[in-house]
Amino acid sequence: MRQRILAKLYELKGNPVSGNNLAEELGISRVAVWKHIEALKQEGYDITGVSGKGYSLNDWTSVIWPDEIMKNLNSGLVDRILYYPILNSTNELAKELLANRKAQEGLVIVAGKQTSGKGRLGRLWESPAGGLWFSIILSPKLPMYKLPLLSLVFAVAVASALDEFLYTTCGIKWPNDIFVNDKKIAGILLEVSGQVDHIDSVIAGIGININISPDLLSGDTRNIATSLLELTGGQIPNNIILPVVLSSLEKYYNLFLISGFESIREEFKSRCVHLNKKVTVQQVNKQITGINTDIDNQGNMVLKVNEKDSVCITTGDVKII
Ligand code: BT5
Repeated sequence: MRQRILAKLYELKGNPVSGNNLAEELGISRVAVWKHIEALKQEGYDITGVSGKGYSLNDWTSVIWPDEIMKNLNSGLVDRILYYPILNSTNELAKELLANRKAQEGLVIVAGKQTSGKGRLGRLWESPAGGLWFSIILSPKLPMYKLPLLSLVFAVAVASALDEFLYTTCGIKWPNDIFVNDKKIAGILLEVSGQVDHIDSVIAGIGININISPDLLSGDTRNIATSLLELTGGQIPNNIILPVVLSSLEKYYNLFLISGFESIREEFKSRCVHLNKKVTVQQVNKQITGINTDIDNQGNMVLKVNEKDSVCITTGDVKII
């Protein structure tokens, strides 16, 4: 019954419905409606009840319907989708389930909002309601040294999926930040467990700013972030966007496993926002400046540091000068 109430509120796209109408339509009492609504709120759904108007689901664009997506996805990779209106971090839950042997390849975990969303190197990823925050568990048969390439592959996959909803093309800042008009719309965090010679599991955490106004983000982040809502002016539910992103991830992931990074490298380079530009790369204890002349077949950034010398960069944060 709770799911039917949720579906009814979802259909109304944030508009209110009275308790009476819900009760009549579902054949239950008004008190029962009230109890189910309270339980949904406890689960984390943002439902308001205004006397004289009724109940409305404010975060309806975040809600996804796993059964419906699975039915239409026709995927050889995605095995199960779990949706939680609120979580600390989808990557953390994926880790916990893996540790308890309750998860396997193809599990997708989606959160309506995250209270402790994580970026790389312990940075915070702001995850209010309206964004698409999810993780997928993968077990690629790859040696550990090839893992960094997956970041680049997923960046291309996410960029290509988002292009379908934009009037422009998404750029990529090496290794895996997705940019539109010099602002970040999405980020990817890969976490891995395994040995030197093989990977057990990869948790690919993907965060995309969909239906959020950058004003909702904190001061520093607000100025460097953008969202689909800001770029298009329209609200597209996550239930429509997620399958497009998952299909794209599957397409590029398979291409990479079968044909290697070489088959994706040119697309990465064509999207790379700093190729042939002067950049600085901030590493843990040093900063390197040069012209980014190439992205090589190992996924490294090639930096020409003077007339004669080039260096290969394997990690770091890039800034265009
Ligand atoms: C990333 O880190 O870009 C990886 C983000 C991955 C988030 C997903 S959401 C689902 C899954 N579960 C998680 O807990 N995480 C993953 P990094 O390159 O380190 O970028 C972090 C930096 O981006 C921060 O220091 C801010 O400057 C900026 N930032 C934070 N929140 C942002 C947002 N919503 N939009 C744009 N920029 C943001």
